[in-house]
Amino acid sequence: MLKIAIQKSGRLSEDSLKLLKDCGIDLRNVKDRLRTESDNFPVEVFFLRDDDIPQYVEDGVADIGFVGENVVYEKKKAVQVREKLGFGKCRLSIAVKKSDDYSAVSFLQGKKIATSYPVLVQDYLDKKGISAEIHEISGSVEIAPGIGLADAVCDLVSSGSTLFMNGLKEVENILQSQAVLITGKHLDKEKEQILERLLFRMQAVKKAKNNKYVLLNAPNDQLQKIIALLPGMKSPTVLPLAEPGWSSVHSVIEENDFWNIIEQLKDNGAQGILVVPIEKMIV
Ligand code: PRT
Ligand code: ZN
Repeated sequence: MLKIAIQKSGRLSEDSLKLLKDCGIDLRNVKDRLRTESDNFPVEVFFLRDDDIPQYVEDGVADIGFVGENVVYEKKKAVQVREKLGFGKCRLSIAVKKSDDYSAVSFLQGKKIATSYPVLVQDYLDKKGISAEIHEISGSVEIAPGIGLADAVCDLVSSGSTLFMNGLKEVENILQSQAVLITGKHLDKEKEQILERLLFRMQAVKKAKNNKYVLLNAPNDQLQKIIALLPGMKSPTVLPLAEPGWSSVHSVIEENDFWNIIEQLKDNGAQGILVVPIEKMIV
């Protein structure tokens, strides 16, 4: 049995549960959010506060955890990042008042910085050779400059609207973060094997998300050019259409190249282009 720690309630909870579900793992009594098991995969899931997850994994109370990189690096526990999970993306940034004349990090010399991430902020300041006073606060960091508690803040940012609404501007980026899978120092053979199976499934889910299945009709005289645009997993599938002189072409393309390739396909005479999501992809 592999013990997994995930966030009980917060920004990572739903995505963590969805990832397990997408991996085909059914969980009992998810609503209770305490502890649960699966009937079809050897895992046990603990629901915890995100800040506590690295400690539980270090202690071996949980074998693996899903948690933000920001928490992992702040807590500095003996855990390893095994896989990036692709959700919970944000950045840890320093922000100052919009009206401040900020041109370089030296602005922060001797200033007060409010943050929930004192370790990461101190590391950053040391690296830059700046000495500043760090005020650790656990929430609503963004109001600190407005009430005269600090000159600057260091907090997580995703859209930037919280900073904007509090009259702040982002000036230094300390860390890019997303949810990751962490493991403790040592897993026994049985647990390591379960983890390998889980990682295999996660990679299939992630690959599927980054790729689309494309079906299109192509005039036979343009077929070579169209095939050249579509690499496919091995090579595209080509089937004759009932209408003479036309073929149906099936392939897989990456999300990043998507619009670029679709435009070129159209320019080369492709018609009736269908784009279908892929549920799982094993290469
Ligand atoms: O109760 P528990 O301790 O488990 O939860 P929590 O309140 O400490 O954490 P939670 O649920 O807020 O966040 C969990 C994790 O989500 C964080 O550790 C990050 O890894 C990740 N994450 C991703 C974020 C954000 N995006 C985010 N935008 N965590 C917090 N924020 C906050 C930020 O602190 C600020 O208040 O959202 C605000 C900024 O958002 P924008 O969109 O206005 O820029
Ligand atoms: Zn927390």
